[in-house]
Amino acid sequence: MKSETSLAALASIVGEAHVLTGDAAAPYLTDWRGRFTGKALAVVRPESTQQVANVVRACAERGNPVVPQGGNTGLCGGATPDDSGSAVVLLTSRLNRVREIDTANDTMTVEAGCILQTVQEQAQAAGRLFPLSLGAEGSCTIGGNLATNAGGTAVLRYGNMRELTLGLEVVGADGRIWHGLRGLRKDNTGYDLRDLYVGSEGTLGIITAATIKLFPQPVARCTAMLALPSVEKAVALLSRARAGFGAALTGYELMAGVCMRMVTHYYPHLRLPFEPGSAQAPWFALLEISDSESEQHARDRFEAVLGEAVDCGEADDAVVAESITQSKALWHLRESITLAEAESGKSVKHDISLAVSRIAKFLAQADAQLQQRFPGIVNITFGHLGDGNLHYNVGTSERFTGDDLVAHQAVIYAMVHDMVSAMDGSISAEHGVGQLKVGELARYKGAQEIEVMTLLKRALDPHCLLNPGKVLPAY
Ligand code: FAD
Ligand code: 2HG
Ligand code: ZN
Repeated sequence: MKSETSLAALASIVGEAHVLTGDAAAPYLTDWRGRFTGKALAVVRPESTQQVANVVRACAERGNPVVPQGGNTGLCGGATPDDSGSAVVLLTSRLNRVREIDTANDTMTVEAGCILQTVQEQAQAAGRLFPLSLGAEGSCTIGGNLATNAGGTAVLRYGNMRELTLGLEVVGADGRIWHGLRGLRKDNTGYDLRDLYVGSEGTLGIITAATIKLFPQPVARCTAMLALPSVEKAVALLSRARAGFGAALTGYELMAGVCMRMVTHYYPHLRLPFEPGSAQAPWFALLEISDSESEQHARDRFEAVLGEAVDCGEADDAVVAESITQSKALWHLRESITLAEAESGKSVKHDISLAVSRIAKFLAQADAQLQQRFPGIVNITFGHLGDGNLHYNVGTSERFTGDDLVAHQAVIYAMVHDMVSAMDGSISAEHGVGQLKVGELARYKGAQEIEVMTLLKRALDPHCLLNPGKVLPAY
């Protein structure tokens, strides 16, 4: 079938202005990190679920794969097509309506292309909280969050995207629409399709809308950054914070000193709020609590627990934000690590999770083994300690250059992931598999799990037209 025929079919569904080719399509063919670039027959922008269904059907009839793309902020190349040039990239940007906010049910029904930050703002305007929060929230979409089962900085209290989702609307590989937009907190009517689609990275269906959970707005929030002497103390402080704050603890982030110094080096207008001694600490933690009583109640609790932590040597220093502006500045330091890491040159990312009790042992072992094998390699370790999820990234120095990193990337992956696997951890905690980790998944997941996943994929997408080569090898 000639490509012109496919283009004409697509144009008749979404309108010619929404079928992008050539230079207009180029921005959508490279991933956020610039690691993967593909080719596509076209990039299309449907504006309704019915148009998505019609695009998928037209592609299925002509054998064109469909690669869904939201904000293109994914870190595993999941939204980038291969280089065959036969795929159609389906942009969800025009599926951007908030269909309903039901405050009595504490739910909101939004289309897949809604930007996460817009959803948070709309929830707030209705007097509610939608708690998913991540550095890319200004550009990532709800569809991308669902497809990757995104995590972020509030999982500790509210769970990841799967736990925040009650219902879905999905277009399957044959173009049929599954109307599963239920706002039910209990529904045991057989296998849970919703949970199958969440986290499937566009390989089983195209999510067009979701019904998500809302929560009460906290009355007060307190944020603090602490300078810590070691990871062991960070873990001890986490236990103290859990016991002291209970469900009020909404965030506990850990950052190596290297990360914070990288941020202030590349963004000199950002400052670490510590005296020079503490600013050189090996580790920092960012804690946040949300209180349902009052500002004073939150502050009293916060200062009591953090004071104990400093008194018993779990923290060397603590800075409590005095205002929302200061709180945002602390979060900005944390959220800038990914950008500073990108400025610093090449890096290898490991998005791992472990039982919190094993984190310190893992870091001691992994740091030592990597340094011994690759002297000069730089650890850029940070992440969501409260969830046992670390971004155990590694970067370069004068002694271990970008070329060294590229040459040894496979060995570095294997060393780190072998250690994670030996400690019963996961090699992809929140970013997904995409095309980056297809080989790694096959290596660590186990034959039985891969077999069941392959059976599911073949059942739902027999011709491998939905995001082929992502999560599992293409067939
Ligand atoms: P895209 O990148 O467009 O797509 C991601 C995957 O989802 C692809 O496989 C794509 O095919 C699929 N997809 C997209 N839309 C749909 C749809 N409607 N239906 C089916 N499949 C679809 N992630 C975290 O979990 N936690 C973090 O803290 C975090 N912080 C980040 C910070 C920065 C600075 C950056 C750049 C990224 C960060 N990420 C984080 C990763 C990324 O933002 C998330 O994975 C996000 O959920 C991706 O959303 P997106 O709309 O950009 O998806
Ligand atoms: C974060 O927690 C994101 O900031 C990005 O998940 C992690 O850059 C990374 O490796
Ligand atoms: Zn993260």
